[in-house]
Amino acid sequence: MVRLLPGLILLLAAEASAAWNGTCNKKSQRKAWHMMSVDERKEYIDAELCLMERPPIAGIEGAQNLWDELQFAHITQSNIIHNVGAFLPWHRYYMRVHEYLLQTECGYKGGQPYWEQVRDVDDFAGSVIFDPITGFGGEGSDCVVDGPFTNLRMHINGTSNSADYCLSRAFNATAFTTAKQENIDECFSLEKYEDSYSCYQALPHTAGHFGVGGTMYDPAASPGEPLFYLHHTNLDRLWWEWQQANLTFRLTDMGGQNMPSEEFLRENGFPDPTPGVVDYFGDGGGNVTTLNHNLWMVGVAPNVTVREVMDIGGPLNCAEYV
Ligand SMILES: *[C@@H]1O[C@H](CO)[C@@H](O)[C@H](O)[C@H]1NC(C)=O
Ligand SMILES: *[C@@H]1O[C@H](CO)[C@@H](O)[C@H](O)[C@H]1NC(C)=O
Ligand SMILES: *[C@@H]1O[C@H](CO)[C@@H](O)[C@H](O)[C@H]1NC(C)=O
Ligand SMILES: *[C@@H]1O[C@H](CO)[C@@H](O)[C@H](O)[C@H]1NC(C)=O
Ligand SMILES: *[C@@H]1O[C@H](CO)[C@@H](O)[C@H](O)[C@H]1NC(C)=O
Ligand SMILES: *[C@@H]1O[C@H](CO)[C@@H](O)[C@H](O)[C@H]1NC(C)=O
Ligand SMILES: [Cu+2]
Repeated sequence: MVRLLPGLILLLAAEASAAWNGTCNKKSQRKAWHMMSVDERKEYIDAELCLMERPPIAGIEGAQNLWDELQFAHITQSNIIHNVGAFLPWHRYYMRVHEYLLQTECGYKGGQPYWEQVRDVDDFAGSVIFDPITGFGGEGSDCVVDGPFTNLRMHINGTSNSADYCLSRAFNATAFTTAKQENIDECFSLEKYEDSYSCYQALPHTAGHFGVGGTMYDPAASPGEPLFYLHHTNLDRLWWEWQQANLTFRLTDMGGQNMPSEEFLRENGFPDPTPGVVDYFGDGGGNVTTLNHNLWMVGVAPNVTVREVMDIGGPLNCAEYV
């Protein structure tokens, strides 16, 4: 946590776009990738490449850079942040931390872009997002063969802290069709958080993971794929749209189970959560996620509560979707 201070100082000095948990004067503008100029896209990709070269800050075993550490936060908690109420809040905070690191470690001035996937349902492989010059590059079931991330290597996976693998992708346009508008509408129409989150998780969420395939298909290591952040920021935007439809209630509407079902754990090859992990959740030991639930980032960023991330325009996120 102390390690965050140099970043904070840098932030104040550079007057980057958003403060960390202070007065939110200037919100980060989160734009759709499809709507960004070629220059804006380049600024984002360059910042991402920079982050992959930054030294570790949290002392994670096996991590060779900050990218590995950020990915580890997801890997090590994959069995307690999916199929649970904290699914959307945890990933919202994860998007904020990634955006903040781009801004403070790499001088990025923009907000975290999102991948508006509904635009690509009819022509998945033809998406501008896979452009090798202005985008993230295309497929490669062994290693991606074009674009800016052909040399990306990761060093931690779901079972080892001394792995060494490249970014891979294996498109499945059929699986991507669950990103369609009808599915978004269905999730949007659900009244309670615990119903809507599991709908968003099962439908638009799986589209990005199963559609891109490869590293993105790995339920633990998927944040090694740079597209993960645009995908989950889009999901976060969908949640925010749902919240905005009844903001008075939905700024504080939390719920859902704290522990995934046995079936979900087996399906994804996740280990059983360690006994006693609920004691750290902060919900009072039960199996229901509350606003007091603790969100952990393995020391890359401070712990926060679900309550602190509920408002996308609040001091911690200080962002808006445009
Ligand atoms: C992780 O990497 C190790 C070492 O390369 C490998 O043996 C193992 O199969 C990998 N695990 C996963 C889940 O990919
Ligand atoms: C692609 O996705 C569809 C729908 O989810 C699935 O039935 C099919 O097996 C997948 N294809 C491959 C090659 O994995
Ligand atoms: C907002 O949600 C509450 C609680 O579910 C409900 O009672 C209320 O009618 C909703 N308001 C609108 C405008 O939908
Ligand atoms: C928590 O609730 C879910 C859904 O009812 C259930 O599948 C899971 O087994 C429960 N876990 C615990 C530890 O009670
Ligand atoms: C942050 O959360 C983790 C996981 O729940 C916990 O182990 C750690 O002690 C917490 N750190 C602080 C400073 O509260
Ligand atoms: C953010 O600020 C609030 C209000 O001062 C404080 O309660 C909270 O602990 C802070 N959170 C973080 C992550 O710094
Ligand atoms: Cu995830």
